[in-house]
Amino acid sequence: MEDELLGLKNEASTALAAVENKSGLEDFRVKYLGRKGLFSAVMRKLGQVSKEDRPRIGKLANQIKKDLESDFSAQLAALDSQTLTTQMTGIDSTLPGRHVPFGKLHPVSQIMDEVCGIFEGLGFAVAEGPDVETDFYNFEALNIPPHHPARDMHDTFYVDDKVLLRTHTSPMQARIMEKERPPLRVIAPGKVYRCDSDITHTPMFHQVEGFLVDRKISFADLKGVLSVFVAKMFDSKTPIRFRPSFFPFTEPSAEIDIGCVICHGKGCRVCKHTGWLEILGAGLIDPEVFHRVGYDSEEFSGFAFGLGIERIAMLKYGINDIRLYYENDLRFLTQF
Ligand code: 2NM
Repeated sequence: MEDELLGLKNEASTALAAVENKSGLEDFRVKYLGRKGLFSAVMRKLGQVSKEDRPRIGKLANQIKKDLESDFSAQLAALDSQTLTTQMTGIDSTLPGRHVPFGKLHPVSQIMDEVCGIFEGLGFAVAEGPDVETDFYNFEALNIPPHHPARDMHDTFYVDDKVLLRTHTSPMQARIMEKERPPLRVIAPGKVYRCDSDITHTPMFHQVEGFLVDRKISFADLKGVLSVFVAKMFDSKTPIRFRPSFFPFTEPSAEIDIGCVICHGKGCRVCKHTGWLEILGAGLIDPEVFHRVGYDSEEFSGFAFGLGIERIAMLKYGINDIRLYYENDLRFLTQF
């Protein structure tokens, strides 16, 4: 009798824990606690128990019944409060959650963060400026006067004859030099615009340009900073070379190549069989730029550099068409 009672208690507790809704709870009540239920059936057999055992068994039976009834009430209250929440909020908290896929950063944003992080680690501050610029900051302050042939290279979108979409982020640097005095170490990341579109050009793309001005800054400082950048961005063993070039705002100027990250110098389609990839433009800031922002070029010198984010990401990930970045096809974007 005692074993039967304890067995029933265990069975009922398990059944109660598995109840999920009010109709299940009612089934439970009828089956275990009802007048014709299993518990009553056991109780009816109490008469067969010997006189000396009856008080003890009777007490146990009453205790078990009381426990089951109070567990039943607690379960009823829990289901009631769930129902109330559902009615009040319209949200059924017992439903399984809906799967929400995580978004992630666009590959261009990822590379942008990585590039800025490297230069910040070298002590450069980050400055952002307007996308809509004046002809003065975009060109004149940077030693590109009206009708200068370099303006042709920029395929500028004009708003009117004095206002334009910036073709590079260096106008920000002209603004900073105009306002502040050296020593300065600043990078300017952001969107730039050029009227050009093919597999390596989009009319909007992202640049990071940087500059450093102080006393006695030489080309060796430029080489040091850019070598550290390449080692951190690619691989510490990536070869690097400086080729003479021309920019109106730097003298001397150079373009910087790295050993092809695809074929490691053997020659492939990506490096057009040269073994090298161009990744940066740079140089020592032209004294003429310093004069335009009111610095004494005898006292101060500095270097500047610029790079295209989409291009770096194409080389790093082996992407062959720049337009893929802006078609918003998730099959492409989720690969990075
Ligand atoms: C480049 C290449 C060379 C550059 C120059 C300046 C400034 F404002 F300091 F003069 N900012 N960025 C620069 C120099 C940018 O991009 C290919």
